[in-house]
Amino acid sequence: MLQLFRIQRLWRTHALKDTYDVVIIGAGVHGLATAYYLAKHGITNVAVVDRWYVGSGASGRNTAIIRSNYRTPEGVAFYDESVKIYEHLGEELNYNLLFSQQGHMTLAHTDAAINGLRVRAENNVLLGVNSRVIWPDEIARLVPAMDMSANARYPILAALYHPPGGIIRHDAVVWGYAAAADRMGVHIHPLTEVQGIGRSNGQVISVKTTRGEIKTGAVVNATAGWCSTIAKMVGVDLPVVTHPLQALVTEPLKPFLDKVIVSATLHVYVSQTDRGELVIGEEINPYSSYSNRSTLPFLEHAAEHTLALFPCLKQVRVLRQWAGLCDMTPDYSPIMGEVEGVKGFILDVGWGTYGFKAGPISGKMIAELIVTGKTPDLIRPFRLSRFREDALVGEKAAAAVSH
Ligand code: PYC
Repeated sequence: MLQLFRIQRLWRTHALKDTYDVVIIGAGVHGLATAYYLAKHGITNVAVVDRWYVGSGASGRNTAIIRSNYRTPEGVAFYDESVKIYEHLGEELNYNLLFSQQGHMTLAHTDAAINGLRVRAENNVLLGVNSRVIWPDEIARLVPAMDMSANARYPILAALYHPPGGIIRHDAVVWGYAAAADRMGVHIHPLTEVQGIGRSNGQVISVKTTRGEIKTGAVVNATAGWCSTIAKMVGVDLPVVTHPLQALVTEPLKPFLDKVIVSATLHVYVSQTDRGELVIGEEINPYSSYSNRSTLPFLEHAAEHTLALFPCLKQVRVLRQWAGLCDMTPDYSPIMGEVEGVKGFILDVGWGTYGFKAGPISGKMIAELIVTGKTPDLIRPFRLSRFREDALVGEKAAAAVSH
């Protein structure tokens, strides 16, 4: 009888083998997606190692916003492929991901902001992404609970409306990828911290962990927060500064908001989950830190900024708040691909505040790179050497809330 109620584990526990074809550092959405797509290519002798539990880093701490309304052609094309994968991922992984393509709205409170949104809308449309600038009448129809009055503290003048954007259940994405990778033979090793990476003649040959040494010819750095630490193990300095980002969740309310609302001026984004809770985030902390603790100033600012948009929420109680780590690059775009001079070491890092939405496509592209030995065109613009070559992919204007 007891057996009936026993919950089936989603992935198995394995002894650490002494050799794997590929070792992926970081059991978040990026690392697990990479493992899954490698396994789909037939490469299953793969270990995903993490110093803590599966999904314990940025994958479990973000606000689960999916969108592709970026600013640069490179960014729009890349993130759009991720949205397309997300649209069918639940079916593919046979896991309910609660993906709600409810639409995403970036507000403009100034004329300068409207101009910025127009550029994004034009670039989006040119690349086939559904985005357009809309005006107060339509905004009021789509989001009746938002304060659209002209005497609001920050009057809303326009918005970039992106219907395919939305929210997803982020833990479910992580668990879905982990379970599918496990079914295909990938070994997932939580509580396995990487302490060093061995090299010989410029080629990666091993990974030293707290549970033993692994021989391997390919290592993927798919960490957030600790990507510079891991890169330093092979002598690579990354142009990354780590900042915490904080978020909170409120008590559940009856459904009243079916759009993701972002205000870069107010540094706030608000969405309502299927359970009715509001998920609210702010900009990155203005100082670099590795702290995962949330703060009172964050709570004060998030409440103030949310109430500037939705005064009707003033009696709502906050259930919990948390922080995660964001690795910010100078151009607010990620770093993906091989590293000159360190064969077999592959980067999937620098994901700032935009990593979760990119997990599926970056996993797919990194797997393709490993299998073919060639950098896919879609991720070539995000190579590490772009900083030296002055070929930045400037996405700061579309990074939602980081200034
Ligand atoms: O890029 O969509 C985004 C985002 C939301 C919260 C932080 N970044």
